[in-house]
This record gives sequence, structure tokens and C-alpha cells, in this order.
Amino acid sequence: MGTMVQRVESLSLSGVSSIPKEYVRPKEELTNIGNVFEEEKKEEGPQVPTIDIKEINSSDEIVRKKCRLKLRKAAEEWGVMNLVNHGISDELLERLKKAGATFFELPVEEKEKYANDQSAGKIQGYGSKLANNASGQLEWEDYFFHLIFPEDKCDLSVWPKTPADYTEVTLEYAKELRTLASKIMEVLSLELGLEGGRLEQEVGGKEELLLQMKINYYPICPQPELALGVEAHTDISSLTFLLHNMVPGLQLFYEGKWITAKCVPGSILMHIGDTIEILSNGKYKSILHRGLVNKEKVRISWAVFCEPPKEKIILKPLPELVTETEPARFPPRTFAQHIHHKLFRKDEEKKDKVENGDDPKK
Ligand SMILES: O=C(O)CCC(=O)C(=O)O
Ligand SMILES: [Fe+2]
Repeated sequence: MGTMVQRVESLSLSGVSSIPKEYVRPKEELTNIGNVFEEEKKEEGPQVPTIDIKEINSSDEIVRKKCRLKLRKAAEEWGVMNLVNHGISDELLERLKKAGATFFELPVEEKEKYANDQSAGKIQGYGSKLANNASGQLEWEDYFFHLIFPEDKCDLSVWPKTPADYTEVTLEYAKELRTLASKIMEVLSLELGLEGGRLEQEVGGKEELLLQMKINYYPICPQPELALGVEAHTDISSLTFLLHNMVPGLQLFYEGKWITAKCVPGSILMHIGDTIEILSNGKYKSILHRGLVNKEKVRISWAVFCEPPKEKIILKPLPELVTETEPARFPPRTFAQHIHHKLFRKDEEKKDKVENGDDPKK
């Protein structure tokens, strides 16, 4: 195990009334962080679309086309949507959420037995963000991260042993999500005028596409207006599927404003990630999003990232989608290079701010 890492849960339970400075976001991020319960109630303005995919493979062509068109529009305009009638039973979703919540109910000392060791390259397990840049900026969350599909690549020895059904339930959810991911990628391909299997094949196909789960655990925060659970980012995945415990927190940056996602019972929230944005040459969007915290309720979310292999595939706009009027908007990069590029760009932005005398710590 590595050196002692500050767990946000311990900080929260200690009863501090003000948060350590590393958790205070720089001032340019703070303008729009309000009370998330009030934000969620607001009815005016644009809302994350809810897409019913029940008829996505209907034998009635008109019904099928209508359903697929809605999915495409949401992927083009928002890059994020609540999927309903997705085919995964409420019962399974509830069991999955119960399993993760039960694990997080263990005392921190118990969870520490599962601690990851990022410096040793062991990225699976229980973790919290480590300060990895000059500003030392941290996020108000702890998490549990591990590969969940394909099963033969999973290291079950690092998965939670409490509760006893954690592994069984999680493997079942992974299998069902993998099927759903295929279904979605098929429609996204067809709607680009490509063969149905194309996007899936481009991200690694049945063999190589990896599903990684991150359970985000956001403890109660004494100063939620100064912190973020997850800082603003776009997902690097091809697709991301997200569940949560019905506590609001997710915000999407849409048309220049932060929109708070409403909790839609039974839905699975889905993001188009950078990978599909790149392959589609920007037709489908990977939206900027972040997570707020609050002082009343613990929030938990389950994000599953469908990722291409790190080195094997060069991601670039598909040649069919590149024309003289629509030139390639992204240079060719492996997934690993894409990750590196994003980190580098972020560090450069921070450095710029320091050099211009705008201290990002403030
Ligand atoms: O907790 C959430 O709603 C968002 C989490 C997220 O964006 C992520 O884990 O990538
Ligand atoms: Fe995300």
C-alpha cells in the first residue's frame, strides 16, 4: 500500500466546518455553483433529453426510424441523454446499487484494505484523487474503480468481498450493459450512413472493448458552494453509462450554461464520449460535465466507461465522414495519446494562469 491518502469521507465525518484549501475551486469555476436541490427543481431552460429506446429495433419501419432519429438528434445536439425502456430490469439496477452502497457503508479502515496504489500502477480499487499538479487541486469524492468486462480480463481478487453478492451482480450488469452498448453503437453507425457494426468494430469489437466501472462516492460537504465532486471534463470513452442514487449533482455545459440533470427514475444516463466524437468527426458530441456536492445527502454514482484498447487502435475521423467541406477535425491518436494530450493541455492552461499572475489556488 502507498502512503496515507486523505479520504474525503474521513474529512466529512470529522465534522470540519470549512474545507481544506485544496478542495476550494479556483474562483473562475465558482460563479455557477449553487444549491443543487434548488437547481434540480428549475423547470425553465433546456433539459437533458429523455430517449425511449423501446422501439429501436421495431419491425415497423416507421416506428423504428422515428425512435432512431430521436436517439441520433440527442447524440448530435447534446451528446448526453436519459435512456428509458433500455431493457435492463429495475431489479438488477437496484441490486447493483445496493451492492455498491453496502460496500461504501463499511468503515474507511475496511475500505482501505482495497486501496489502489497509483504510483505502482495499480489503478483498480478504492481511491481518492491525488494532487498531481502545481495547484494541488482536489475533488470532493472517493471512488472504487475496476474493470468489469470482458469477464476473462477481470481481476476478481481486487473486487469488494462485501456484500457477498457484489461480484455476481456486477458481472451480470456488465454483461447486460455490453449488449446495450452494441445496440446503441449499431444505431449510431447506421445513422451516420455506415454499416451497423462499424463503430463497434472501430472501438475494438467484441474482443477488445473494455468496460471500466467507477463508483463515485460524494460525502456530505460543509461548503458545497466552494467545491466540486468531479471537475469539469468530457469522458474519453466511446460511451459512458451512468446510474446514481437519485441525489442530484450532475451538471452539463450546454449552450454556454451549466444545466442540472434531473433524476429520472429507472433511466440510465448515457454520454457519447470523446472516442465516438472523434470517429464521427464531431457529428456526435462529447459534452462537458461536472459533479456538484451538497451538505445534506451522500451522493453515489456508477459510471461505466466503454473504452477502446489503449495502444492497438488509432482513433481518427472515419474516412467516409471526411470531405472537402468537412475536413477532419481531429488528428489521429491512440487512446493513450488522446489521454496524454488532454492532461498536457490542462497542465498548460494551469501554467498559463500562474504565469499571468492569476493564481489558480485562489
Ligand atoms: O457522478 C456523476 O454524475 C458524474 C461522474 C462523472 O462524470 C465521471 O465519473 O466521469
Ligand atoms: Fe464523466
